[in-house]
Amino acid sequence: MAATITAFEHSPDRGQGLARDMRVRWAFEEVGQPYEVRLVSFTALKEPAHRAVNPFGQIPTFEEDGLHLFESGSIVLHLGERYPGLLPPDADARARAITWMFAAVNTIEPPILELQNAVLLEAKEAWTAQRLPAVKDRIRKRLDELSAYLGSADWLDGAFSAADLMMVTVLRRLGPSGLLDEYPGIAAYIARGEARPAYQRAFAAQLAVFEQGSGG
Ligand SMILES: N[C@@H](CCC(=O)N[C@@H](CS)C(=O)NCC(=O)O)C(=O)O
Repeated sequence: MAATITAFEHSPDRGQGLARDMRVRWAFEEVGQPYEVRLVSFTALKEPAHRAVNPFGQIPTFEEDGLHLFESGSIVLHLGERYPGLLPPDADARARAITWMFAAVNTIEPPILELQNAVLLEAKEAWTAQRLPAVKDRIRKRLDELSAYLGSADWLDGAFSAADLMMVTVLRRLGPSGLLDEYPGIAAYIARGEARPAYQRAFAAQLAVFEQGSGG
């Protein structure tokens, strides 16, 4: 039986592919493996049955043959280790790719999440307007550093890998902020990821959930 992942029944991004199941869907498509999707409501996320798989009550999760995983990065790493197509066979190159996967979620994503929380959850707080410039500058610092590292390279470390999959999906969350307009090199890097057939299949699959749910 194919592995089963979880995704939002009603994604707040209205089909833009920003929810983290997109990372896992894309990984499945890159390695050419089938997967099933169990859609979960916001209520069900917080119920014991779901928390038994993810104690934090979030998507995505992964279940296959009794193995239960959560954390998008861990699931992508698991698929990369299990099937060819996401991690380089050379041990050193693989270690570097995993390093960049961590950089995506642990160095680049945190300031992006800070901005999202400020805009989506704290917009009405009196201090948000004062705080926003500093939050945006923390993102710019990381984007400056990432741009300098990437230079004119297509991908982070040689060929496309799970590192790029994670980095592109993290960076895409900046779309609504307009900050990517300041970084044409990073915007082009994201576009290269989005142009991959595996990305497009994954994007179409998550968009179909939104369109079915909205009667579209
Ligand atoms: N670090 C986790 C974050 C998971 C996460 O934040 N999931 C969001 C959707 S993208 C979620 O389930 N939000 C609903 C909630 O937290 O109640 C991962 O990468 O999987």
